[in-house]
Parts: sequence; structure tokens; C-alpha cells
Amino acid sequence: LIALAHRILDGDMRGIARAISVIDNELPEKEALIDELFPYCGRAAVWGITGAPGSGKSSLVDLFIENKRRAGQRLAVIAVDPTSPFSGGAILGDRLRMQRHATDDSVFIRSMASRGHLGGLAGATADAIKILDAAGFDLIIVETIGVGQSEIEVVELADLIILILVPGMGDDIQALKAGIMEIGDLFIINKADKDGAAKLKTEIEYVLNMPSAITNLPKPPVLLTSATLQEGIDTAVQKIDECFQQLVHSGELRRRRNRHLQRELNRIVMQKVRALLDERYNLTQALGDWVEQIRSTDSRPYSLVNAKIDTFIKELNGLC
Ligand SMILES: Nc1nc2c(ncn2[C@@H]2O[C@H](COP(=O)(O)OP(=O)(O)OP(=O)(O)O)[C@@H](O)[C@H]2O)c(=O)[nH]1
Ligand SMILES: [Mg+2]
Repeated sequence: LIALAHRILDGDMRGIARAISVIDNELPEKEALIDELFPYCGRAAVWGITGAPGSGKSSLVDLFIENKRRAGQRLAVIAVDPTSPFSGGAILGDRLRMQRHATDDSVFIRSMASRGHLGGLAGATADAIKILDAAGFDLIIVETIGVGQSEIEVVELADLIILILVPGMGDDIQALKAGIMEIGDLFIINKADKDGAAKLKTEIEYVLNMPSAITNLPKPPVLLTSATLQEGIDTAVQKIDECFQQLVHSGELRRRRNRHLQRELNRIVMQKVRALLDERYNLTQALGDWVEQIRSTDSRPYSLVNAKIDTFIKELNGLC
């Protein structure tokens, strides 16, 4: 285990890949590995990129990689596999699109499965980010599809969130109003080679300037790009970097990272408590029994669970 940690700290690509498999497969050495690396974390910038399926996230990431390589940076990309069973093609697309960087020793690209993580997808991704951070990458980009609670949770692990929109999707603005808008530090309208990009920009800026829009942070920039024509890319990267610097200087980055760590501790606690109950009471099966009990007796949900927890605490006290 210590040997694996050393390989990661040395930036050894195969060691890193191995460590991420440890996370992805929930192997027992996971916890010790992450704790070993934790003191070396916090140096990388983490960008979260989210947006509707097919909005051009991977195409943009591919060009961001190119830009950052020119500046001599080392980068890692985590593409979180969409939960949908129909998205096999998309994952392949990611791989193919970024494939040209695969032989570059300074670029690490990896998809993460979204199924089967005890601590949830966000927990697994948080651990993968730590591995890449400890491995000394300057920039870590997390790409997720901006639909569904678990994907939002994942992108919220990032220091900074970039929302990708495209013209010609009529209810974009509605979707934005419905909540995802608040989490964007930066908006990119991709496919600006298509009609309606300028109009969408105006609409987004209008919504962002509405008095109801929360935050004391600067208004998020709204940028236009075309990944296909490779237009607007350098400006976008520059604006993202500026945005990051603002977070650093205002102290917001530190606050965010503390908030993220707190959320992570909460996830770990919830998972451990649940595991403890499962171990002690075979909870999953017990839940079925409790349904029976409620149906066949006068038990009520809250009273029943409260009684069970009281018993549990008494047992624990008995053990101490
Ligand atoms: N016209 C135009 N097409 C683009 C642009 N950027 C990407 N595309 C096309 O849009 C499609 C989807 O691009 P991806 O980069 O795979 O999009 P994505 O958001 O990563 O897709 P998922 O990961 O499946 O959600 C591809 O066919 C791209 O060629 C652009 O700027 N203009
Ligand atoms: Mg993609």
C-alpha cells in the first residue's frame, strides 16, 4: 500500500490507474490509501464541466487540454459515465475524441463508473480527485452530464463550475431558472457556429442580472465557443483561469473547499452508520420485516424506527 502511495506521489501513470481502480471497485485498501495521500492534496485546480448530453463538453475539454499543454501543465480528466444504459456510445465518443492525448505522458484520462459505489458516486469521484491531486496534476477536469441529482453532486466537488449550453434548445433558460443556474461560475455557449447563440447569451445575461439571482460573487461571465471551428477556446481558458484566481484571492476557494470537505465527512458518516446497522441488524432485510410489522400490527413508521434506534443505542451502551 505504501508502495502504491509512493508511485502516485511520483506521478507514475500505471500506479495512478491502479489506485483509481481501487476506488472504483471499493477495495478494502481504499481508506488507508486516501488517508496516506490526503496531506499531499489541495494543490491542483479542479474544474467541473457540466451540460446537456451532446452539448460538446468532451470536445471542449479536448481543446482545453491542448491549450493547457501548450502552457506546460499536466492534466487529468475524469469523465463520469452517464447513468443511462443508452449512453455506451457517448463514453466511446469521449475516449475517441480525447484519444489523441492518450500517448501524452502529461495527460491522464479516465472514465468512472456511476454504479455500485457504497458512498455514492460523489464519494468515489472525490477520492479519485484526491489521487490525481496527490499525483501532482496541475489541473483536474471533471466532466458530467448536467442531469440528475448524483451528477450535480459530482460537479459540486469542483473548485469551479462551468455550465455548457447550446443554442436552439428552447427550454434551456427554463431549466436554468429551475436551479442549476446558481451553481455556475461561468457559462459557455458552445456551438456558437449555429444560429441563436447571441440571443441565448442575451437571455442568460438577463437572467443572471435579475435581482433574485443570489450570491455576492461577481456575475458569471457568459462566453461563446465553437469547438468545431476551434473558436473562443483561448479566451474561455483565460476567463476560467481568471475566475479561479478571483476565488483564490477572495478567500472563496478556501471556504468552498472546507464546505466540500464537510459534505464529504457527512457522506462518510452516513455510509459508515448505514454499514454498521447493516452489519448488526441486516438492515436491508429488516426493512422488509418492518413493512410486515407495520401492515400487520398497529406500528407506525416513526414510532417503529425510533424504538429500533433506542434499542440499538442501549445495545451500544451495553457494549461500552
Ligand atoms: N456544430 C457544432 N458541433 C459541435 C460543437 N462542439 C461539439 N459538437 C458536436 O456535438 C456532438 C457532441 O459532442 P461531445 O463533445 O461528445 O458532447 P458531450 O457534451 O461531451 O456529450 P456527452 O458526453 O455524450 O454528454 C459531436 O458530434 C460534436 O462533433 C460545436 O462547437 N459546433
Ligand atoms: Mg462527453
